[in-house]
Amino acid sequence: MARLYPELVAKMGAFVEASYVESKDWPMPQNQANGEQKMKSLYSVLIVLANLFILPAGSLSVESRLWRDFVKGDRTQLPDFSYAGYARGEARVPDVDWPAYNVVDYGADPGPDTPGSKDLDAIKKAIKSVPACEGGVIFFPEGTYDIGNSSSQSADNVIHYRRGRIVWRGDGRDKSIIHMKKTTATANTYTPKIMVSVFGGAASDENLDTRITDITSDAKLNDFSIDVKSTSGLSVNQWVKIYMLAGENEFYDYLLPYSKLTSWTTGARFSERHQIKSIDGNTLTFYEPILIPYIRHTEGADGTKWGIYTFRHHEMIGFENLCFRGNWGPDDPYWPYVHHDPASSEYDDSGWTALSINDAVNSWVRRCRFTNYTNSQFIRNCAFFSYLENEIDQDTYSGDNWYGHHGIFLISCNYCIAGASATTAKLTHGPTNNGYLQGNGGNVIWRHKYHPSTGPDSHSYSIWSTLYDLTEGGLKRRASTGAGYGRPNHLKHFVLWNHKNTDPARGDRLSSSDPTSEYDEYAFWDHRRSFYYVTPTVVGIHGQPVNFLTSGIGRVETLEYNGRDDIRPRSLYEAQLELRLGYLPQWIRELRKDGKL
Ligand SMILES: [Ca+2]
Repeated sequence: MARLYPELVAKMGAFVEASYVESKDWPMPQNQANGEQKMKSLYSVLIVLANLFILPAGSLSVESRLWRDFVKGDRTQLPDFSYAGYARGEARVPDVDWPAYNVVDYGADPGPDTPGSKDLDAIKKAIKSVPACEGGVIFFPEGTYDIGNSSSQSADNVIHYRRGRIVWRGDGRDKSIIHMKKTTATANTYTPKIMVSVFGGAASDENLDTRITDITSDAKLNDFSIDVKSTSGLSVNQWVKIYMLAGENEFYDYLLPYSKLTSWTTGARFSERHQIKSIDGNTLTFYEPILIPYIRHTEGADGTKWGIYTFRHHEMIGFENLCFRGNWGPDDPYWPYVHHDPASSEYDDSGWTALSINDAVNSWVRRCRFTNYTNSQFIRNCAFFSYLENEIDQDTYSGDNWYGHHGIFLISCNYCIAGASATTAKLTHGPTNNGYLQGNGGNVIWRHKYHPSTGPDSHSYSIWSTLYDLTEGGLKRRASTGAGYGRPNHLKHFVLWNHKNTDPARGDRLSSSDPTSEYDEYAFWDHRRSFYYVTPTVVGIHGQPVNFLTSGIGRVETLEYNGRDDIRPRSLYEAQLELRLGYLPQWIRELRKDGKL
């Protein structure tokens, strides 16, 4: 546009530039993009001219300064979140055409209330029938598959396997129901008893990855390359982890401008999964940028200095078009739900958990429903995972009590996207990022609606570079927790982008006698609430008003356009993806076309 209309650009400056970016947001087929772009650019100029004469200045939408800087090449302020999701967001989750293993053919009864382990055994048999190294679709025709008939804690009563290239597919989330009538969890057992678990590792569940080599150069946000001591054991296209586990007193500068509390004993821990694109001498270049705020290779305790580790994983683990139905609610002996209820220990928190997916790359949960769970699913140690078009709800309770613990739940993940989804159940935590054991960073919560009485949950133990993008829900700080020793809640680059605050109460008081309504002074570093975020970025927040601090303790690093709902780009993830690829990927255009965005 600047080439076509230099005189207009000179006169109208940012308004024209803003319209240009907006025109790029319009979905259009790739092959028409160039031709249509010129027409739409011209159209944008006319619209801007019309707006200048007809509308008051305040009604013109504006472009984020941070975004303008990013487009100009500044990579210091915003992580490039566009790599999140299946195939780095570049391709739609595939409708795999692998051989189907219909569970009914293996003995399952699609009728309701099938007794015993008939349905459970059939599913296990179908999974076992998929040859190793081949892909298989475990197909659930319309019906109800009763896999939770026993409360006995025997491993026989749950489904647990270690392999990729298995996709569970139903006829639709209103038609194919995976029914968990009972839970194998009991009070006073910390370990959740999960109905269906998929692991990538071969032996144990956790932390079996081993060190390959040391990192020998520094890196900063959005760098693609890093030097290593030796490239022996490394190859192009290999998946690895950048890893560092600091001693408990080593937080270095990650907390600046703040400092550590003595009660925080976990220390910083970073695990970021990458795929090697090229190896040149001792330099590794990855397909995706490093989103750890910075790497200073000399730091870290002996034996835990920054290194490259193996990443044991599986690919193509999918769950789609299914309803996972639990039975949590007033009929349960431990009802009502109480967060960390001392009377039942962890039962209230995770006693009803449908699904756990671990160590997966390029995998997904989509078009599923999780009904009547305290904790619908774990997504743990995963990367490039898409959790899309899902619903988390309940139909066993109509009152206003809290219902459960977690909905969207990413643990120690990188480059995952969870969104185009809704959580209507009233859960303690809003969409969760949790750094437990390995740290968590580079993830995106996108276009997700959740309950006004909760808030984004950055659940401590080292979390960095997180985007909440076009999300809608409350901002209660009590929703963001984790163990006290694992604080802070979030390190650098927590980005809240065009979030709509739907909490009408304004208050999240410490107690009934606390005179301070939370949103009258929303500090992101607040000892009274044990709430610690290192200088986040907030752009275009709207809905119920929020007064963020912009100086002093608890300040926002950058606050743009508080109270406006027309800041462009609307979605940072989509804009970054379009900027990188030169077009908006088909899968997002399809969601728009279907009216789902
Ligand atoms: Ca059945």
